Amino acid sequence: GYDLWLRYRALPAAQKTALAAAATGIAAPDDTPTVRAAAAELKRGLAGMLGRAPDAIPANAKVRAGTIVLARATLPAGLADADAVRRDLASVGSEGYVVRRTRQDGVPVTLIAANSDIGLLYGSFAWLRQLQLGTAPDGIALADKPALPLRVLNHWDNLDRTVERGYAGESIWNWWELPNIIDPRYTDYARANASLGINGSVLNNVNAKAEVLSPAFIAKAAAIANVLRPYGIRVYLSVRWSTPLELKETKTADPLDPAVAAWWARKADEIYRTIPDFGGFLVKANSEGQPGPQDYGRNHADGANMLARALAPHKGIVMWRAFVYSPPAHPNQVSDRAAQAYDQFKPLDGKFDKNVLVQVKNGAIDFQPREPAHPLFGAMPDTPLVMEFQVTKEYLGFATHLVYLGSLFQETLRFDTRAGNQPMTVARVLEGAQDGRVGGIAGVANIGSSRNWTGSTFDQANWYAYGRLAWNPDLDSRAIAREWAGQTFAPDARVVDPVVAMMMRSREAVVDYMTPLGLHHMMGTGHHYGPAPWVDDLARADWNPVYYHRADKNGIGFDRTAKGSNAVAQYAPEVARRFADPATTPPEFLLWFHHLPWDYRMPDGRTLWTDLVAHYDHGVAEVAAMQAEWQRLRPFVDARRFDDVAQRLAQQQREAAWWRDACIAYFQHQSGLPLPAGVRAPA
Ligand code: GCW
Repeated sequence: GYDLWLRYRALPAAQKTALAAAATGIAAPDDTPTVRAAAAELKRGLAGMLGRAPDAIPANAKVRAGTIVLARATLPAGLADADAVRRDLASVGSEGYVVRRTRQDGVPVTLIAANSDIGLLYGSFAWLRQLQLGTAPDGIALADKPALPLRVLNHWDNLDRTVERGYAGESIWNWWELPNIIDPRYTDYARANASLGINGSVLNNVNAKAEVLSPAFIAKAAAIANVLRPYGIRVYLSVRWSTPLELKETKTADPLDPAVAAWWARKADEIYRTIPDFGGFLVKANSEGQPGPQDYGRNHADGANMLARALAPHKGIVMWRAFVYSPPAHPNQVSDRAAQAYDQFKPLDGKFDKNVLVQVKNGAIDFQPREPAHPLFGAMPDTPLVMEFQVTKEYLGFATHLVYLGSLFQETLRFDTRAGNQPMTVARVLEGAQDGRVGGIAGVANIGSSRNWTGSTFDQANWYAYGRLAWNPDLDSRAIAREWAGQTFAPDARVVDPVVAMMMRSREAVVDYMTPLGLHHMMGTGHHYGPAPWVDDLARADWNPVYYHRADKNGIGFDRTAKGSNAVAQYAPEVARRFADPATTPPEFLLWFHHLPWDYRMPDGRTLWTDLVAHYDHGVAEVAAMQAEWQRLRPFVDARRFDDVAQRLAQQQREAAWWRDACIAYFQHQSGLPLPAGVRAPA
């Protein structure tokens, strides 16, 4: 599993012959580390697929038939359709690429052209992807560019190499040995990310330690940056608000204190001396015990802008997280947590400096198996927003359960916020369609030092899908699954079809056996793994599952309408109207927005209680179906990966039943209703 989707396995004989004729040599400007990385990847990929790497064609030599020509900005003389290529190049921007079969000096060549070095690397990876999927070289014609300028991974990696919510072993960053010992794995990490177009990496946990800004750690980060740089990946750091105070270099961390601002400006200068292309800071402030500007009576904009001014002279940015929930005045008088980020950030719209982006978590509660899109999307027209997805599966069965997140990401990106009473998906908001403020996308990484990087084979697909959607949020999650399966296993319909079928049903399955019909936050305290809908004794009321499902003998669900917390009013009027009425609320969000009696009639005529039980049952049945599908793949998958996946699916089967049985038993205890006779799975 180490090779991820960059396996470059030998092609079948007929395809090999066609590719051999189309890959006789590489003509590339040998002048920058990025172009050299592109040429090296082409050689590696072709050596794997063909059994022989193409030679390098020296700069002034004549191209021969089958040359792969890498052209940056200026096209080579003698190119057959130079005008068409120029037109394409004009539309792919500074990171895009054009790939096509054409002729140079009368002989057939493959042209990979771009306006920049990184475009050449991305184009090379795109071409290799098509080849791995079995596309004939003659049939490949690509012109593409990323939709968002900021496509980053957030590592929640601690400086002691533990990883918060990480299920794939220790951190890949070997902080002990850096900066002088460089694990070759860092280069493979960069290759995998560049193959998707990921262009930023926040190296450390948002629950940050002051030490990360000490000279020793800056040097370690610089060593990583040196490896990632040729692959177009900038390094960022998560910073702790109180750093200067904790290092005893200032007397306060008040953002309006000039000594504090001066400290951060000096720190930024120091960082940029060693990492000239440093990306900037990610900040979790005044959230879950992390210090922040509110400790000094200042708001989030005061804090973010102070840091932004330290970074601005170096063109650095601040990604300021909106994942906040206010401490309650009294433990039992909490307001709806789902509404708190909006309440704090909406009034600050337009108050942030230009180089601040507000990073909004996918889901106003917390990365649940399903949440409606966060109401801040569409509500902050004067602030660029970053979508924060969780690629690691904190609430979705860790690396044990097979859950393909492409479907989850797609659902959120396509959520129509109706901002301005017009179609305005979350993806369009990120792209700046609302008011020209272009944001970005961040994924909490699922990467660790485990041999297969992500703890399980299928979790590699979540890294892959995140990266592909970061490049183009409109891609179809099923098409992405097909790409991944073709490269990871084999581009053979007998493999791809069943693998993709498993992936595509997996997200709905986990929703069904964990938190169907809009239920949320019912996971065990702390670890967030198994079921615990009964927990009611935690320090804060809004940490307790009972606070969210509110099940008793009369009904179940969280009322977020005007009769309840009225969080629904945070959505644009059209969306708010739809969610305010149970009859027009999509069933998958029903209990997110409504508290309903157990005998509430669902659209299919069954009672809510019967339907709820049926969903739990269906989730378990879906895992059984996934297991059966996998068994049929035995002849096509190597024994090692086959057995590993099979064991995980068997465990998922047991745990899906555990979730169902625990939740139904608990809710039955609350409702006092008999188990519905002969419940059938929902259609
Ligand atoms: O989902 C919760 C996690 C915490 C995490 C926090 C956050 C990094 O349980 O582990 O802390 O969110 O996103 O800040």
